[in-house]
Amino acid sequence: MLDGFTAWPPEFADRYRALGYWRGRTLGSLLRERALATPEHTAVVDGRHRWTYLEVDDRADRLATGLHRRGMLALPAHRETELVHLARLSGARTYIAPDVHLGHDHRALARTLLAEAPQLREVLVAGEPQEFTALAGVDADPLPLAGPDPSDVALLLLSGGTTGAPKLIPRTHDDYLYNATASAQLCGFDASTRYLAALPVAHNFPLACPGLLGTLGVGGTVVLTPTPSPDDAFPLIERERVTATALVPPLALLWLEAAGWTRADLSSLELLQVGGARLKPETAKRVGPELGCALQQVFGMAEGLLNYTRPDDPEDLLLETQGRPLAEHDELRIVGPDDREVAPGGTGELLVRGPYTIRGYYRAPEADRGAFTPDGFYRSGDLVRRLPSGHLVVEGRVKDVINRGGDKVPVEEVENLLLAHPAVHDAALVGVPDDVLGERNCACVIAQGAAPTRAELNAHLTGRGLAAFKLPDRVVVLDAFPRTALGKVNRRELAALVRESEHG
Ligand code: OOB
Repeated sequence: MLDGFTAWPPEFADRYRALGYWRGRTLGSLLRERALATPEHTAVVDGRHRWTYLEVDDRADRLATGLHRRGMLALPAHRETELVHLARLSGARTYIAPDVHLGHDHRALARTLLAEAPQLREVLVAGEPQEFTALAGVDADPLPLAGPDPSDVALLLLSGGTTGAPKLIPRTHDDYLYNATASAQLCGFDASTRYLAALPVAHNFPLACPGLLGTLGVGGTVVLTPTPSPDDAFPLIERERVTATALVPPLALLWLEAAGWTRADLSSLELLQVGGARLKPETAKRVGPELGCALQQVFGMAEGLLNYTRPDDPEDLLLETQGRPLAEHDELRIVGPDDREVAPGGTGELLVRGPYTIRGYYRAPEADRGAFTPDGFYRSGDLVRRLPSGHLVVEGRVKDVINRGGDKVPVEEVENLLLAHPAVHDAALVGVPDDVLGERNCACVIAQGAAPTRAELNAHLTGRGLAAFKLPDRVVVLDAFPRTALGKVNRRELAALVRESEHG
């Protein structure tokens, strides 16, 4: 058992087993079963390369035997700041990366990581390894390795992060297998499903909602694309007759625009899932007529809880809500600032407990005290309203995170780095509304001497290894910040000030 992992209390674990949520199987068994059932069926398509179930299963076994230990998961957009933190926190021994991805050399990044995270021993590179080890060469005759315990941690996902740097989310085989397979069932996935993994597969949504794992679990085919842009994705949809995919709202908008002029045949597409940030009803309405497929709204979180609209939901619920919980035994509470439940239909913070929602972050006891109630409910930080049907409408957020088109920007992390700039006396990052992204990053700065420009600040942040999606889209220099009675920066007023300055 991994230390630093908060398991479910025994009475809950017993209950989830008795109710059939946890089946005592590992994620690896998902693949193995399909490899036995349909060995010659195509499991994964990557460029021109097609892998059967037998080949993927065999390669996984050889790699596993060669590796012994798993590495770490990060998003391709993450840079030195995030990765050094994650490498130290996870205690990862191995870092697996591409050689060059979308113009960024990940081997240079690996050098920094090796220097800054002492427990890291090895870097495996997919492609040209330079001084590192080629991933393709990690291969050994499969040994009957002792399988992991299904109640143990299978992988560490990343939190959008509410304070400071991202936190690690321990997901067990039992809970994540349920997450993927129940989602696949809800979405009607089967062996004829061809799922396009358009979003980065280290993210919960394309990984297991139902995503890659859900598709492989029912014997379907996963199609990989280098980027989610219509230029890359549309030809693949046509060539591979893709039936389902998942996008964040800004990408859905981009696809809708591109569908107007594309020559690609998108008629195979049956389902478009959209989630990660609030989808506007105006955009939702266009999906059916303009892309010729069904829309599903997904309101999920790496910490667990998933809400889906159902295929047979009436149109107003499909277009205007973010769905309802996946599991019958997801326990939801919608509470006011006093932590008491609001009246039915009222808006409050969503708290959740259930068979696939974590009870604590990985090695972060301090963060846990704020993020979980004493009786084990996760505080999502999302403000929601529940309709009589059980469907949720996401109304906003109580936590300090900017949702930039699905990318979660941890405000405090960026502010701390801004404060390190010599021309910055004080800094606050606020979200301002944006038609395409939903929200954009605006850095409010009180200067020390000559006011810094956005270019200077962004060069400073990039130099510190911050991911591009966290950089301020706008910088506003002020003499003072509005503050609360307690002296904290009043973010709501600050955001209003910025909005006024945009229109004035
Ligand atoms: C997904 O997961 P995370 O962990 O990157 O972010 C979770 C947060 C939620 O707490 C909420 O604030 C926001 O992202 N969110 C939405 C949303 N879906 C997620 N806000 C409004 N409408 C939605 N449909 O983002 C995620 C995980 C699994 C499936 C889908 C999304």
